[in-house]
Amino acid sequence: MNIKQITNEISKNGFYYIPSYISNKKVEVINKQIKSNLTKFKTSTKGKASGTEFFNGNRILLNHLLNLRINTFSLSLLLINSKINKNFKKIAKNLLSDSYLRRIDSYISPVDKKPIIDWHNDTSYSGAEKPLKKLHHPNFYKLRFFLYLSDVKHKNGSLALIPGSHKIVSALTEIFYKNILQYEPYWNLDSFKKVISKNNFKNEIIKIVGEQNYVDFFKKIEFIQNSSDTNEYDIESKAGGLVIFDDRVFHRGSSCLETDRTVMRFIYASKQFN
Ligand SMILES: O=C(O)CCC(=O)C(=O)O
Ligand SMILES: [Fe+2]
Repeated sequence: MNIKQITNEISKNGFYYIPSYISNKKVEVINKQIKSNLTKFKTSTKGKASGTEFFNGNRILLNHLLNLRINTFSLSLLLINSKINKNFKKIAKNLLSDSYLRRIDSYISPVDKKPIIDWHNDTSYSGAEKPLKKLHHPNFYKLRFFLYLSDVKHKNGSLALIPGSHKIVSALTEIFYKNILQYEPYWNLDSFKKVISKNNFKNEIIKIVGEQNYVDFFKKIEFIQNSSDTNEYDIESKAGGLVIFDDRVFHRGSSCLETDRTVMRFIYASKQFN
C-alpha cells in the first residue's frame, strides 16, 4: 500500500491499519527503552497510565535536558529523527495543510475493568459547556500514529474506530463554526447522538454529508441502544501494528482485562487549522 492509497483510505474511513509496521525486534528494543525511561520519569497521561512525554514542542526537549533526563532527551531525539517518524511526516503532509509534529509520547495502561477511554472524538472540547478557545474549523483535527507495543484484542487494550464518523463530526463542527446553529456540548457517543438527532441539526448535517452518510452513521452506532460497547470496530493486532487515525473519528480504548498495554503515539497537527 503506497502513501497515496493510505491517505485516500484515511480521508474516506478516517483511519488505516498496518499490521507488523515494525518488527518484533524493534518492539522489544523500544519497550526496553520506554521501561528504563519510566523508572526515571513518570507522568500520568491517560487515567491511571504511566508514561513519558518525549516531545511536545522544543520546550519539552529543553526540560529533559535541564532536568538531566539525558536518556529521555536522547531517546526523544532518536524518535524524532527515526525512519518511522520520517515516514509519518510524509503521510501527514499529504493529509494536513501545513503539517507539523505536535507530540510524541508513550504510555502503559494497567489491567483494569474500565475502558482505557470511552467512545469520544478529540475535537469536542471534552464536552465543555462553553469552549474556552475559539470554535474549531471543520478541518481541524490531529493525525495520530498509534503504534501498539503489546499484543491487543477486544477487552485487552485494542483501539476501536467507527468508520466514516469523522464526516459527521466535521459536519457538526462546521454548523457551530459557521454559526448556522448555536453550539451545544457533547462528549460521548450518547450525547453526540442526542445533538445530531434533533431535527434542526439533522437537516443541516444532511445538507453537508447527504442523507446516506447520516443514516449509515446511525446504523453503525445502533449498539449503544443495548450496550455501552461493542466488539464490531476493534483493531486487534500483534505488537508492532500501527493505526493511523483522524481524531475526529469516534474511537475508544478497550479495557485491559488480561495484560498491561503499551503504546507509542506520534501526533501531527495542522498549522492552518490549529
Ligand atoms: O489509549 C487509547 O486507547 C486511546 C487513545 C486516544 O483516545 C487518542 O490518542 O486520542
Ligand atoms: Fe482520543
